[in-house]
Amino acid sequence: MGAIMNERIKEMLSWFDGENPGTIRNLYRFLMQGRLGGTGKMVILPVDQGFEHGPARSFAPNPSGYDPAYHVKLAIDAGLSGHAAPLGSMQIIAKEYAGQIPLILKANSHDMLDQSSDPIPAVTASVEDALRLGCSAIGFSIYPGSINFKQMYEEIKEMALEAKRNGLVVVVWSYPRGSGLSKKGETAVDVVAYAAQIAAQLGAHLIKVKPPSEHIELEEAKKVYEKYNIPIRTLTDRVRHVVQSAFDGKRIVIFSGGPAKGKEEVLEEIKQIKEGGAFGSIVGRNTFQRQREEALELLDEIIQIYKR
Ligand code: FBP
Repeated sequence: MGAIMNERIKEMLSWFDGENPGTIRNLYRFLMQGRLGGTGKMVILPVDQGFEHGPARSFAPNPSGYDPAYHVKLAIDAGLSGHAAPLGSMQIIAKEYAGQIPLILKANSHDMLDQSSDPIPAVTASVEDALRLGCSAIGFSIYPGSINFKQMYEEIKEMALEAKRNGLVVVVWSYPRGSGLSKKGETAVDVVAYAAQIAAQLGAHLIKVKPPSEHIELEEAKKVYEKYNIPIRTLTDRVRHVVQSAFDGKRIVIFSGGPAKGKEEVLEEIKQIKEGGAFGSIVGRNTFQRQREEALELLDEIIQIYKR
């Protein structure tokens, strides 16, 4: 792979020197895939919302999405960097689309039938499943701020070790929630930055967080943000701070899309995220809830933003 590897990709892979060659090879796949291949940026299509939010809430706006094959095809046709899905969907698509796009097997899941304030996702797939299905990565959600954080951190410790032993990439969805935080606090800039740091310390290669708001949740943190005048006024400032919080930009931090919104709003948000030094976006509902042609156009514009 040396001959065609550019300096930026070489630099990014050097951040993971401690990993085995299989993991590096799989990271390289994400970095070289699709229309952003070789740029050091990535756009991923995650489709676990059927499980996480429920089928109608996820797919009624565009019923083609009830079929898992619809999504992987959308990701391939749009020239994306990867596609994430839970086990059941992966089993449907893995054979037909083998080798066409790097796949992330979502290895734990939570559903909305559990309304508790401190949810714990169940481990719903294994490293063995990921290997058998030809996936490049496992994906795992943690909920910092939950009273159950210990269980999730210990689970990812075990699974990440096994994934790395087997040459897979580890992607952590670091989503603060639970009784330790206010609702506003889930996306507070100090909390999102903290969540990125925790995921990095847990050994994630790719870290997925939500775009941070200007709110600061923790009193002790607030004093420090004020004392050192950490810029957090614009989304760009806040993204820069979150990326810095994950080993000074030496972990691949990507930002999620959130509930469906207008095209201009999505694009404006992504411009600011890119400006802040994000490595990319992982956008689900804002793409697959649109009709296919519209989704392809939006993804094309998102890719162009990251290419600039
Ligand atoms: P979206 O772009 O649809 O927000 O997808 C990103 C994602 O991380 C999904 O993988 C996950 O199902 C969802 O967000 C979780 O969203 P929430 O935390 O709002 O339940």
